[in-house]
Amino acid sequence: MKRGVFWCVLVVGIFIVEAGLSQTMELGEVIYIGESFPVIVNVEDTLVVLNLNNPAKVYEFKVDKPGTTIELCFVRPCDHPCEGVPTERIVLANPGDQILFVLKRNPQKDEVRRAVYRSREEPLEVNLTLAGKDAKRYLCFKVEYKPADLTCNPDTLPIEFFIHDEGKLATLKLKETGPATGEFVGTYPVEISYAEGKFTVRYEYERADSQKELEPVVVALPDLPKVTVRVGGAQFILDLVTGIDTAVLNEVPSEFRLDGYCSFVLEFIRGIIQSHYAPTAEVFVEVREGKLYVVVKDGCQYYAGIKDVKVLPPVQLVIKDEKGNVVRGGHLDAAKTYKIEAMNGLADGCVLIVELGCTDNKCCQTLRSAMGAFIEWAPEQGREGKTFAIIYVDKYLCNPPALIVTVY
Ligand SMILES: [Ca+2]
Repeated sequence: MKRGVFWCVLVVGIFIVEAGLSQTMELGEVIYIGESFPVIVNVEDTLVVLNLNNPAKVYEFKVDKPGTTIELCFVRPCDHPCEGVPTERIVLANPGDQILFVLKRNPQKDEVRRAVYRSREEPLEVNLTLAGKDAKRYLCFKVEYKPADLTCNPDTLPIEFFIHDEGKLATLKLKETGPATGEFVGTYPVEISYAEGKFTVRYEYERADSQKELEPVVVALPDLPKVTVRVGGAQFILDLVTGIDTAVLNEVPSEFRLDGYCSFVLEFIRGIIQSHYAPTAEVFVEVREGKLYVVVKDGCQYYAGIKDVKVLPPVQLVIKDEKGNVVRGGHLDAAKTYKIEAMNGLADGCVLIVELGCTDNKCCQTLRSAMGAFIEWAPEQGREGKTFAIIYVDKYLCNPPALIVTVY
């Protein structure tokens, strides 16, 4: 036969087979467990369905009228039958089985085989939490992955993961939570601690020479330790430590004083953060190199974040006389003019002179006030023997103690 004629015959042959198939039976390419699988039979005959991996039972469906759709449902004994499919059309099958479809009158013609799959490849759901008690911690993995639910027993699902460093790969077999849930869980021991701006994580991983190793992984903020999980050909990056919401960090003022008499400010900031977590959560705050480090430990779970802050120098109030000499001792002369300066005070601050005690039934009156970091004051005649508080205040969380002076 000439080559051209040969190809022509072959192509026509394929066309006839395809055309014959579409004339007698129409069916999908893949069978999924628990999903209805319609077969359209276009001739008057009997459809025979046989599971080649379990040929003990032969399923037959009589077709009286060409164009009849026979809705089938393939399930394992542990699966729910498909909704709306009558019991006699339920065919037992396992993932990986081969199903044969033939017509009874002419079984050799138009024989079709289809493979059974557990499910459509759906996106995996991977969850990670930390659990444990006291010093013991466990990574708790939960993976939704139906294709790995192959049998009517709890199946296993191998995963591998690493924390921050791909060279520190660990493996784990997750176990299905029931006979046919498609949900797999497993735990892996881990140690996690925080100190001085760094998280230290220890877990056992496989070295290239197959030795187990526990060399710690150290992750410095603002980076947070993350767990990269590989499962079913996909990769997921999950938080081991959760970042603190920016909105929470924004509640903390970005400029404040800390030194000297201001040590309570960190406690104040800790309170702001604490209000967003359980009362039992431990909150650590510290300022390192112009950044506020916040770490929260709530049960087993860690949260962490960094905020840029400016630590302002402490303010000190001083009183100077007309010659610019610092006045000490707290006694001012009613006849002189003084300049009261808030050293390191700011333009948006406020200096106040408050008269202590009561005069003419008015108590604790503000005698004078000025925006900024200084005020000039000539104690008025008639104020002799009175005591005054000189105060500097601004919004930067910590202000100096008041100066108390007596005019004579
Ligand atoms: Ca299973």
